[in-house]
This record gives sequence, structure tokens and C-alpha cells, in this order.
Amino acid sequence: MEQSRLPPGQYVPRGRPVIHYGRVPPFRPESWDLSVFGATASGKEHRFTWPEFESLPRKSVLADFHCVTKFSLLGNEWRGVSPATLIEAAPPDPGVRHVMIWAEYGYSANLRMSDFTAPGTLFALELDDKPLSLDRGFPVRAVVPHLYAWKSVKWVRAVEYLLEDRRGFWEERGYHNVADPWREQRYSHQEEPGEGPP
Ligand SMILES: Nc1nc2c(c(=O)[nH]1)N[C@H]1C(S)=C(S)[C@@H](COP(=O)(O)O)O[C@H]1N2
Ligand SMILES: [Mo]
Repeated sequence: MEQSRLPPGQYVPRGRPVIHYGRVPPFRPESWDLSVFGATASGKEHRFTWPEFESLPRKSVLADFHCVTKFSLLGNEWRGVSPATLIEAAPPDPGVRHVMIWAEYGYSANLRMSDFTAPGTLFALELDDKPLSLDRGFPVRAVVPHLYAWKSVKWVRAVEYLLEDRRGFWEERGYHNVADPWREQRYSHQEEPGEGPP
């Protein structure tokens, strides 16, 4: 049964690996904020403080998670804030087709607007009924379960609305701009016309 849930080339490891590039950032609630900037409809940046973000309405998403290094974690129950809530607070310019999600220390991943607003995409604060652990992205991580997990940015601090697509951290380093695991879109050399920035 579980086999049919796995995209091509993926396996279920023993345990639940934690991986990221660089160090785990400290969380300082007094200075933490999450901003929505770039091509907003108003032209202004919108900032959520920690108390503001923490009190936004939450929803649950049950989803699998596929890392490009080939392990998959099945049945994660994420709880957090829908991208629709951010879009409502800070509407994008009508020309916005892409977003960049920014983390602490400059890590980033770009998404098509359609992937950002997909039903499974979430800004998660909880995993399996507990606040995220620091190493899994506390206080807030993106979850984009239908794409390879490097797009699921931990320690999110900003969302940038883009009028033109731009590559994020791994997308600039040889990884696929779209990253659909069901199509094994692992590397940038596999990109078809229209799948990458102009
Ligand atoms: N900020 C940040 N987010 C990140 C990464 C990172 O290096 N920095 N690594 C990504 C990769 S490649 C994977 S597989 C997942 C791992 O998530 P996990 O540690 O919860 O398993 O986080 C993603 N999010
Ligand atoms: Mo990964």
C-alpha cells in the first residue's frame, strides 16, 4: 500500500531525518517578525509580529514529505496558517505569478503562485500536535508537500511577491525550478522551456 504513495526513486527511512544547510537559528520572540513584501497591491510591506502571527487562525494538513536525497516521511500532521491568510492581510499586485519564501540566514525557495496557494501549502507552527522543534523550523516553517522538500523552508521570516520568477537557494545551485517529485524534477538540466525564469 505504502509503495503506491511513494514518488519514483523514494524510500521510507528508519527514523525521521532532520536536514538543513547551516546552523539552527535562535528564536527571539521580541524581535521576530514575518514580512510580506515585494509586489504587494498597496506597494507597502506588511509585518506580523510574533504575537500577531501566533494568533492567526490555523488549519491542519496531513501530508507526506519527499526529500530530493530520496527519503520520504509519510503521514505528517502539520498545523498552521494558510497562505490565503497572508494573501488576505497583504494582497499581491495582480501581476504576481511567483513568490520567494525567505528564511533566517538567507535560505530561500521560489514557488509558482499556484503552488503557494495549493491546498496542502501551509506555514506550519505544529507537527503531530506539538509545536515544531527548533531543528524542524520552529517557530514557523513552510510546508509544500507536493514538491521536493527543499521548497519547505524552515525558519521562515518573509514572503516576497515576484512579478518575474527568480531562483532560490537550491534552484540556483543546480536543482529544478519547479521540483515535482512525481515527475522526478530533481535537477535544473531537466527543466523544460517555461519551467525556469526567463
Ligand atoms: N531554512 C531552511 N529550510 C530548509 C532547508 C534548509 O537548509 N534551510 N533544507 C530543506 C531540505 S533539503 C529538506 S529535505 C527539509 C528537511 O526537513 P526536516 O529537517 O524537517 O526533515 O527542509 C528544507 N527546508
Ligand atoms: Mo532535502
